[in-house]
Amino acid sequence: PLDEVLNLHDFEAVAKAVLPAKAWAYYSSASDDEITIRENRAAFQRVWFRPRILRDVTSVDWSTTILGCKSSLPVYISATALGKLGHPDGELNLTRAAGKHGVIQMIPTLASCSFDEIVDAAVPGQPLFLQLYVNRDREITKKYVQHAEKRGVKALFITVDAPQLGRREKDMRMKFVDDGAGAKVQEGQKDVKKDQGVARAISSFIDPSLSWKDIPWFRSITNMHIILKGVSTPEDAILAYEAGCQGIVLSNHGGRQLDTSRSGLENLVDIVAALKTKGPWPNPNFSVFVDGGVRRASDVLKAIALGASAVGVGRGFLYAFSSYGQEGVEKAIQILRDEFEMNMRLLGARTINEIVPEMVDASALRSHAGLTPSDNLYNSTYQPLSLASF
Ligand code: HOC
Repeated sequence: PLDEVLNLHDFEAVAKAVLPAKAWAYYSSASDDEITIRENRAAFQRVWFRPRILRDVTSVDWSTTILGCKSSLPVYISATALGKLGHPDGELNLTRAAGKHGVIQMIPTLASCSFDEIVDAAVPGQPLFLQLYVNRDREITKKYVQHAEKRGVKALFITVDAPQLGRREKDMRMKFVDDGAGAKVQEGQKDVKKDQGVARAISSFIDPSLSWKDIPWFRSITNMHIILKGVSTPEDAILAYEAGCQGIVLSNHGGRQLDTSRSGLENLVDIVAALKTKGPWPNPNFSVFVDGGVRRASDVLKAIALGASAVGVGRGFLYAFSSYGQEGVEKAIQILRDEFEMNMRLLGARTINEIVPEMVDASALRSHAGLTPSDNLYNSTYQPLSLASF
């Protein structure tokens, strides 16, 4: 029963027990040996708090602003595909719970519900972001993006870590049956392979030719904030900044793409150091987000201390609605809220702005790789590629 769920891990256990094998395989799978998905979680456990005391934490406030939109949590709901594999109401579970509790949802291109159904389920003024897979037919993408902007979407998160599908072997062992859950296959979908899992069946429209040269084109078709989702290096963070993007998500696609990629949390340290050389910090015009393996408010606080503006949670909410529908998502939000309240008090931070780098000890974050904290991988001998070379 829902009242026995105490944390976001519990939702995962329930989802595993209740979901059909195909859905569980698609949602939970990661690429190759699934090393990165484990590392995403493990990285948080290598950062330790340095709590401050005697700070009158009678009242604490964990609300924030994400890309100009008010958010009751320093967390947004990250895009995950095919919500109806988990629950008949699919992504609407997220939209309704997010609207009720002031949380921002990132609508996935590969949602089971249509884009308009999702926007229609939002309450007036509810901020929404859009995750974008770029279609081989750019006219389709242009129409989609401009329609989203017209319908009030505030930011475009372009997925850049998936020019090709990673090998998710757990998922590949399942046959794709189009039973309606994955019905919103994008226009332009060709050559649908039905015998190698869900992901392969839904992804053939995605354009692998996407390059830095396309960023000005996106700028020319929309005034929404443009965020690149799936950045892993300081070099690319700087290219994104110089290309005029408004932010990046340090993400490895939940461990589903290039296995043995480092976690977003670990990359955050070098990326923030690199961005500091380019402008003010925090930079009001350039946000850094992190996702991957986030299950606790304490994970989020660590990422914020290390420089993230906010953090994306994908599977955590996906498993919540797969288990209990909208109620599950609301409970997940409540759990995070309670954890923020407690952890911020114990940490000695009354507001998100009071969470500073000195509140964490990240010296063990990279110790497993034989690096010391002072070994910044973004070093002076590296000459970042200029945009012109693409
Ligand atoms: C090459 C494109 O994001 C997932 C989704 C959809 C995958 C598309 C990959 O399963 O991770």
